Amino acid sequence: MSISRRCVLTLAGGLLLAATAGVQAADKKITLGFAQVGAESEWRTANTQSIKQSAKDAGITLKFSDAQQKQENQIKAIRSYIAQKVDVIAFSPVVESGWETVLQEAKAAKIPVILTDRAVSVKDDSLYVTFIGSDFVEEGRRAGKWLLDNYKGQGDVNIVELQGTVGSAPAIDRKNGFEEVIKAQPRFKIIRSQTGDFTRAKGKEVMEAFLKAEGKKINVLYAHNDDMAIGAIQAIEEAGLKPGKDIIIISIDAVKGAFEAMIAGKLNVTVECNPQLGPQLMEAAKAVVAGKQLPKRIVTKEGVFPMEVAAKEFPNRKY
Ligand code: GYE
Repeated sequence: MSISRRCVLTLAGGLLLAATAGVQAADKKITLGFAQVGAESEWRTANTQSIKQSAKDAGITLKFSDAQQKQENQIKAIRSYIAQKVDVIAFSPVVESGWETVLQEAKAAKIPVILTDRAVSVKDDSLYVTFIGSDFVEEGRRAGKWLLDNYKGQGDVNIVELQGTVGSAPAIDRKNGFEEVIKAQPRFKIIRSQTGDFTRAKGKEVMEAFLKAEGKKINVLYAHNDDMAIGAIQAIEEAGLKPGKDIIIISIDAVKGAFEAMIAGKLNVTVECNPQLGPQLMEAAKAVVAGKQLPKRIVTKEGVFPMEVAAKEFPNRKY
Protein backbone atom coordinates (compact mmCIF):
# COMPACT_ATOMS: atom_id res chain seq x y z
CA MET A 1 0.00 0.00 0.00
CA SER A 2 1.73 3.16 -1.19
CA ILE A 3 -0.52 5.57 0.64
CA SER A 4 1.05 7.00 3.72
CA ARG A 5 -1.17 6.92 6.74
CA ARG A 6 -1.19 9.04 9.77
CA CYS A 7 -3.42 9.37 12.75
CA VAL A 8 -3.21 13.00 13.69
CA LEU A 9 -5.57 13.94 16.45
CA THR A 10 -4.05 17.26 17.29
CA LEU A 11 -5.01 20.27 15.21
CA ALA A 12 -2.78 22.78 13.53
CA GLY A 13 -3.06 25.24 16.33
CA GLY A 14 0.52 26.43 16.59
CA LEU A 15 -0.22 29.91 15.34
CA LEU A 16 -3.29 30.21 17.47
CA LEU A 17 -1.44 29.03 20.56
CA ALA A 18 1.21 31.61 19.84
CA ALA A 19 -1.50 34.24 19.51
CA THR A 20 -3.07 33.31 22.82
CA ALA A 21 0.14 32.76 24.78
CA GLY A 22 0.37 35.13 27.66
CA VAL A 23 -3.30 36.09 27.53
CA GLN A 24 -4.72 36.27 31.02
CA ALA A 25 -8.02 34.46 31.49
CA ALA A 26 -10.67 37.15 31.08
CA ASP A 27 -12.44 37.99 34.33
CA LYS A 28 -15.78 38.12 32.64
CA LYS A 29 -17.39 34.83 31.70
CA ILE A 30 -17.67 34.53 27.92
CA THR A 31 -20.98 33.62 26.29
CA LEU A 32 -20.68 31.90 22.93
CA GLY A 33 -23.66 31.39 20.61
CA PHE A 34 -23.13 28.40 18.31
CA ALA A 35 -25.41 27.68 15.33
CA GLN A 36 -24.86 24.05 14.34
CA VAL A 37 -25.81 22.57 10.94
CA GLY A 38 -27.86 19.67 12.28
CA ALA A 39 -27.39 16.05 13.34
CA GLU A 40 -27.11 14.53 9.88
CA SER A 41 -24.08 12.27 10.37
CA GLU A 42 -21.77 10.51 12.83
CA TRP A 43 -19.27 13.29 12.07
CA ARG A 44 -21.74 15.97 13.14
CA THR A 45 -22.58 14.14 16.37
CA ALA A 46 -18.88 13.99 17.25
CA ASN A 47 -18.48 17.67 16.32
CA THR A 48 -21.39 18.70 18.57
CA GLN A 49 -19.99 16.66 21.46
CA SER A 50 -16.58 18.25 21.01
CA ILE A 51 -18.05 21.76 21.08
CA LYS A 52 -20.24 21.13 24.15
CA GLN A 53 -17.48 19.40 26.11
CA SER A 54 -14.79 21.94 25.34
CA ALA A 55 -17.08 24.87 26.21
CA LYS A 56 -17.54 23.24 29.64
CA ASP A 57 -13.81 22.62 29.99
CA ALA A 58 -13.02 26.21 29.03
CA GLY A 59 -15.63 27.70 31.40
CA ILE A 60 -17.50 29.28 28.48
CA THR A 61 -21.30 29.60 28.58
CA LEU A 62 -22.61 27.96 25.42
CA LYS A 63 -25.87 28.73 23.70
CA PHE A 64 -26.39 25.97 21.16
CA SER A 65 -28.91 25.54 18.35
CA ASP A 66 -29.46 22.81 15.73
CA ALA A 67 -30.63 24.11 12.33
CA GLN A 68 -31.75 20.74 10.95
CA GLN A 69 -29.71 21.38 7.78
CA LYS A 70 -31.70 24.54 6.94
CA GLN A 71 -30.00 27.87 6.31
CA GLU A 72 -33.07 29.87 7.37
CA ASN A 73 -32.90 28.23 10.81
CA GLN A 74 -29.23 29.10 11.15
CA ILE A 75 -29.92 32.72 10.21
CA LYS A 76 -32.69 32.86 12.82
CA ALA A 77 -30.36 31.43 15.46
CA ILE A 78 -27.62 33.94 14.63
CA ARG A 79 -30.14 36.81 14.83
CA SER A 80 -31.28 35.61 18.23
CA TYR A 81 -27.64 35.48 19.44
CA ILE A 82 -27.23 39.08 18.24
CA ALA A 83 -30.41 40.07 20.12
CA GLN A 84 -29.11 38.33 23.27
CA LYS A 85 -25.82 40.25 22.93
CA VAL A 86 -23.56 37.20 23.23
CA ASP A 87 -19.81 37.88 23.27
CA VAL A 88 -18.94 35.68 20.29
CA ILE A 89 -20.97 33.94 17.59
CA ALA A 90 -19.68 30.78 15.92
CA PHE A 91 -21.34 28.66 13.28
CA SER A 92 -20.79 25.96 10.73
CA PRO A 93 -22.57 27.32 7.64
CA VAL A 94 -24.78 24.70 6.01
CA VAL A 95 -24.19 26.21 2.54
CA GLU A 96 -21.56 28.65 1.29
CA SER A 97 -23.66 31.51 -0.07
CA GLY A 98 -26.30 33.89 1.30
CA TRP A 99 -24.62 35.05 4.53
CA GLU A 100 -23.78 38.71 3.83
CA THR A 101 -26.84 40.29 5.43
CA VAL A 102 -26.78 38.44 8.73
CA LEU A 103 -22.99 38.76 9.03
CA GLN A 104 -23.30 42.51 8.49
CA GLU A 105 -25.87 42.60 11.28
CA ALA A 106 -23.41 40.86 13.61
CA LYS A 107 -20.67 43.27 12.57
CA ALA A 108 -22.91 46.28 13.19
CA ALA A 109 -23.63 44.87 16.68
CA LYS A 110 -19.83 44.51 17.16
CA ILE A 111 -20.09 40.76 17.83
CA PRO A 112 -17.15 38.82 16.39
CA VAL A 113 -18.00 35.76 14.27
CA ILE A 114 -15.87 32.61 14.04
CA LEU A 115 -16.54 30.06 11.29
CA THR A 116 -15.96 26.41 12.12
CA ASP A 117 -15.93 23.37 9.84
CA ARG A 118 -17.46 24.94 6.69
CA ALA A 119 -16.54 28.11 4.83
CA VAL A 120 -18.74 30.92 3.51
CA SER A 121 -18.33 32.69 0.22
CA VAL A 122 -18.45 36.42 0.95
CA LYS A 123 -16.70 39.32 -0.80
CA ASP A 124 -15.78 41.07 2.44
CA ASP A 125 -13.73 38.76 4.63
CA SER A 126 -13.84 41.24 7.52
CA LEU A 127 -17.30 39.76 8.16
CA TYR A 128 -15.66 36.94 10.14
CA VAL A 129 -12.58 36.72 12.34
CA THR A 130 -11.23 33.31 11.40
CA PHE A 131 -12.23 30.01 9.83
CA ILE A 132 -11.23 26.84 11.71
CA GLY A 133 -11.62 23.64 9.72
CA SER A 134 -10.38 21.09 7.22
CA ASP A 135 -9.12 21.55 3.70
CA PHE A 136 -11.94 19.78 1.82
CA VAL A 137 -10.31 20.13 -1.61
CA GLU A 138 -7.31 18.27 -0.26
CA GLU A 139 -9.59 15.53 1.12
CA GLY A 140 -11.10 15.09 -2.36
CA ARG A 141 -7.62 14.92 -3.86
CA ARG A 142 -6.60 12.25 -1.35
CA ALA A 143 -9.66 10.19 -2.26
CA GLY A 144 -8.80 10.50 -5.98
CA LYS A 145 -5.15 9.70 -5.43
CA TRP A 146 -5.99 6.57 -3.47
CA LEU A 147 -8.15 5.41 -6.37
CA LEU A 148 -5.50 6.03 -9.05
CA ASP A 149 -2.82 4.34 -6.95
CA ASN A 150 -4.85 1.31 -5.90
CA TYR A 151 -7.38 0.43 -8.60
CA LYS A 152 -6.43 -2.97 -10.03
CA GLY A 153 -8.78 -3.54 -13.00
CA GLN A 154 -8.12 -2.75 -16.70
CA GLY A 155 -10.17 -0.62 -19.10
CA ASP A 156 -12.75 2.03 -18.31
CA VAL A 157 -13.52 2.64 -14.65
CA ASN A 158 -17.11 3.75 -14.07
CA ILE A 159 -17.50 5.84 -10.95
CA VAL A 160 -20.73 6.90 -9.24
CA GLU A 161 -20.55 9.82 -6.85
CA LEU A 162 -22.72 10.54 -3.81
CA GLN A 163 -22.38 14.26 -3.18
CA GLY A 164 -22.90 16.01 0.14
CA THR A 165 -25.49 18.74 0.73
CA VAL A 166 -26.00 20.87 -2.39
CA GLY A 167 -24.13 24.19 -2.11
CA SER A 168 -22.13 23.17 0.99
CA ALA A 169 -18.39 23.78 1.09
CA PRO A 170 -17.48 20.10 1.64
CA ALA A 171 -19.66 18.94 -1.29
CA ILE A 172 -18.26 21.55 -3.67
CA ASP A 173 -14.63 21.11 -2.60
CA ARG A 174 -14.58 17.32 -2.29
CA LYS A 175 -15.99 17.05 -5.81
CA ASN A 176 -13.44 19.48 -7.23
CA GLY A 177 -10.44 17.92 -5.48
CA PHE A 178 -11.38 14.40 -6.63
CA GLU A 179 -12.04 15.46 -10.23
CA GLU A 180 -8.79 17.42 -10.38
CA VAL A 181 -6.81 14.25 -9.59
CA ILE A 182 -8.71 11.63 -11.60
CA LYS A 183 -8.71 13.69 -14.80
CA ALA A 184 -5.01 12.72 -15.16
CA GLN A 185 -6.25 9.26 -16.27
CA PRO A 186 -9.21 9.58 -18.64
CA ARG A 187 -10.27 5.94 -18.20
CA PHE A 188 -11.63 7.00 -14.78
CA LYS A 189 -15.08 8.42 -15.51
CA ILE A 190 -17.82 9.73 -13.24
CA ILE A 191 -20.96 8.30 -14.86
CA ARG A 192 -23.52 9.46 -12.25
CA SER A 193 -23.37 12.09 -9.54
CA GLN A 194 -26.15 13.10 -7.18
CA THR A 195 -26.61 14.46 -3.70
CA GLY A 196 -27.32 12.16 -0.76
CA ASP A 197 -27.40 15.13 1.64
CA PHE A 198 -24.72 13.55 3.88
CA THR A 199 -27.25 11.07 5.40
CA ARG A 200 -27.40 7.27 5.46
CA ALA A 201 -31.02 7.14 4.34
CA LYS A 202 -30.43 9.36 1.32
CA GLY A 203 -27.15 7.60 0.49
CA LYS A 204 -29.03 4.30 0.34
CA GLU A 205 -31.89 5.71 -1.70
CA VAL A 206 -29.66 7.36 -4.31
CA MET A 207 -27.40 4.30 -4.58
CA GLU A 208 -30.49 2.19 -5.28
CA ALA A 209 -31.30 4.52 -8.16
CA PHE A 210 -27.70 4.35 -9.45
CA LEU A 211 -27.83 0.54 -9.35
CA LYS A 212 -31.16 0.47 -11.15
CA ALA A 213 -29.82 2.69 -13.91
CA GLU A 214 -26.29 1.33 -14.29
CA GLY A 215 -26.28 -2.10 -12.57
CA LYS A 216 -23.03 -4.03 -12.93
CA LYS A 217 -21.40 -1.26 -14.95
CA ILE A 218 -20.53 0.49 -11.69
CA ASN A 219 -16.92 -0.16 -10.62
CA VAL A 220 -16.40 2.49 -7.96
CA LEU A 221 -18.46 4.52 -5.50
CA TYR A 222 -17.05 7.81 -4.25
CA ALA A 223 -19.14 9.10 -1.31
CA HIS A 224 -18.51 12.55 0.18
CA ASN A 225 -19.01 11.11 3.68
CA ASP A 226 -19.00 7.78 5.51
CA ASP A 227 -22.70 7.83 6.40
CA MET A 228 -23.76 7.95 2.74
CA ALA A 229 -21.26 5.15 1.97
CA ILE A 230 -22.74 3.04 4.78
CA GLY A 231 -26.26 3.61 3.42
CA ALA A 232 -25.03 2.72 -0.08
CA ILE A 233 -23.39 -0.49 1.20
CA GLN A 234 -26.85 -1.69 2.24
CA ALA A 235 -28.26 -0.90 -1.19
CA ILE A 236 -25.38 -2.75 -2.89
CA GLU A 237 -25.90 -5.83 -0.70
CA GLU A 238 -29.63 -5.78 -1.33
CA ALA A 239 -28.86 -5.73 -5.06
CA GLY A 240 -26.90 -8.98 -4.60
CA LEU A 241 -23.46 -7.41 -5.07
CA LYS A 242 -20.44 -7.37 -2.76
CA PRO A 243 -19.50 -3.90 -1.46
CA GLY A 244 -15.72 -3.47 -1.30
CA LYS A 245 -15.20 -6.14 -3.98
CA ASP A 246 -17.69 -5.84 -6.86
CA ILE A 247 -17.80 -2.12 -6.19
CA ILE A 248 -14.77 -0.36 -4.70
CA ILE A 249 -15.92 2.19 -2.12
CA ILE A 250 -14.11 5.36 -1.10
CA SER A 251 -15.50 7.79 1.47
CA ILE A 252 -14.54 10.67 3.74
CA ASP A 253 -14.67 11.39 7.53
CA ALA A 254 -13.08 8.28 9.13
CA VAL A 255 -15.78 7.87 11.80
CA LYS A 256 -16.06 4.62 13.77
CA GLY A 257 -18.85 3.30 11.52
CA ALA A 258 -16.42 3.48 8.59
CA PHE A 259 -13.80 1.50 10.49
CA GLU A 260 -16.41 -1.17 11.28
CA ALA A 261 -17.34 -1.35 7.58
CA MET A 262 -13.65 -1.62 6.61
CA ILE A 263 -13.03 -4.38 9.17
CA ALA A 264 -16.01 -6.24 7.63
CA GLY A 265 -14.35 -5.83 4.20
CA LYS A 266 -17.16 -3.64 2.81
CA LEU A 267 -15.47 -0.23 2.57
CA ASN A 268 -12.06 0.14 0.93
CA VAL A 269 -10.77 3.42 2.29
CA THR A 270 -11.79 6.48 4.28
CA VAL A 271 -10.10 9.88 4.19
CA GLU A 272 -9.95 11.54 7.59
CA CYS A 273 -11.87 14.71 8.43
CA ASN A 274 -11.47 15.58 12.09
CA PRO A 275 -14.66 16.83 13.81
CA GLN A 276 -12.95 17.66 17.11
CA LEU A 277 -12.86 21.38 16.53
CA GLY A 278 -14.16 22.38 19.98
CA PRO A 279 -10.89 23.03 21.82
CA GLN A 280 -9.58 25.33 19.09
CA LEU A 281 -12.89 27.14 18.85
CA MET A 282 -12.84 27.90 22.59
CA GLU A 283 -9.24 29.09 22.39
CA ALA A 284 -10.14 31.32 19.47
CA ALA A 285 -13.21 32.71 21.30
CA LYS A 286 -11.08 33.60 24.33
CA ALA A 287 -8.39 35.16 22.17
CA VAL A 288 -10.83 37.30 20.24
CA VAL A 289 -12.55 38.54 23.40
CA ALA A 290 -9.10 39.40 24.77
CA GLY A 291 -8.54 41.54 21.66
CA LYS A 292 -5.88 39.29 20.11
CA GLN A 293 -5.22 39.02 16.40
CA LEU A 294 -6.01 35.56 14.97
CA PRO A 295 -4.84 33.96 11.73
CA LYS A 296 -7.60 34.14 9.11
CA ARG A 297 -7.40 30.40 8.44
CA ILE A 298 -6.68 27.53 10.85
CA VAL A 299 -6.41 24.19 9.00
CA THR A 300 -7.01 20.78 10.57
CA LYS A 301 -4.41 18.03 9.98
CA GLU A 302 -5.71 14.67 8.76
CA GLY A 303 -4.72 11.25 7.38
CA VAL A 304 -5.95 8.47 5.05
CA PHE A 305 -6.97 5.01 6.34
CA PRO A 306 -7.22 2.07 3.93
CA MET A 307 -9.04 -1.17 4.83
CA GLU A 308 -5.77 -2.99 5.57
CA VAL A 309 -5.01 -0.84 8.62
CA ALA A 310 -8.58 -0.58 9.95
CA ALA A 311 -8.41 -3.27 12.66
CA LYS A 312 -5.12 -1.93 14.00
CA GLU A 313 -6.26 1.71 14.05
CA PHE A 314 -9.78 1.12 15.37
CA PRO A 315 -8.86 1.19 19.10
CA ASN A 316 -7.15 4.57 18.62
CA ARG A 317 -10.20 6.28 17.14
CA LYS A 318 -11.81 8.99 19.24
CA TYR A 319 -14.94 9.50 17.12
O1 GYE B 1 -17.97 15.36 6.30
C1 GYE B 1 -20.25 15.21 6.94
C2 GYE B 1 -21.10 16.16 7.69
O2 GYE B 1 -18.98 19.62 7.13
C3 GYE B 1 -17.06 18.28 7.24
O3 GYE B 1 -20.65 17.43 7.26
C4 GYE B 1 -18.51 18.37 7.49
C5 GYE B 1 -19.33 17.31 6.82
C6 GYE B 1 -18.93 15.89 7.13
O4 GYE B 1 -22.41 15.93 7.63
O5 GYE B 1 -20.31 13.91 7.48
